[in-house]
Amino acid sequence: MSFVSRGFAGRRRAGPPGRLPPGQYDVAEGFPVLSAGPTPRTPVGSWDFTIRGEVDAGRRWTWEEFRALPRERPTVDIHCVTSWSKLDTRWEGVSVDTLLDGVTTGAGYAVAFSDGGYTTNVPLADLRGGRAWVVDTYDGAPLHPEHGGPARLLVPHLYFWKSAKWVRGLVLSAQDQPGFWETFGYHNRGDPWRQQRYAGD
Ligand SMILES: Nc1nc2c(c(=O)[nH]1)N[C@H]1C(S)=C(S)[C@@H](COP(=O)(O)O)O[C@H]1N2
Ligand SMILES: [Mo]
Repeated sequence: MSFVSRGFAGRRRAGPPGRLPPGQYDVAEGFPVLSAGPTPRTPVGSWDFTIRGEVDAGRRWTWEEFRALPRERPTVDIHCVTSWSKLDTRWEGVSVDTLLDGVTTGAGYAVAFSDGGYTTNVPLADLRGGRAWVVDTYDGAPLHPEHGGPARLLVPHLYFWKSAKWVRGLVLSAQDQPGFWETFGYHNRGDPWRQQRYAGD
């Protein structure tokens, strides 16, 4: 059975000036959970992260190898297409730049794939340049399974559906392939400042 759970959204606040994209409200202390399906529980012993598709050679990190990579601590605002935003969220993980370091590819697009079958497509350019991470820590603690633990993608400059929870890898391709929500009518890119919520926006 497929379902979408909607967490407590808190009181609707306007937020500090300039921080909220159009049509968004500040959820403040709340952190809603939005999952199209049950929460997978993948033990880190059988977790890996892979980069494959149109690359010179596939890459794979076990949990231990992933944890040993250089780490960053982004503090970012996140924006869900259902109109809640959360400001100054604190994460820790590995920059996608670090994961793509040394990967030779002519691909312009990536599809992130997750345990449970979720996918989302992101132009490779949106994953580069210090704007995307694979994070395993939220607010100083291991990322809770409901929020995508052991690890999720974090692409905060796009709507939050692009930040695939339970992420296991990226498939790189010269051709853009829509992911789960993109197939169901969500915008292909999802820039919150341009209100790219649905196809045609
Ligand atoms: N694997 C997976 N990732 C996902 C989703 C999902 O259903 N499955 N939902 C997306 C959507 S629509 C949003 S708004 C955020 C919600 O993240 P949260 O539950 O941590 O708030 O995760 C995104 N990543
Ligand atoms: Mo969402």
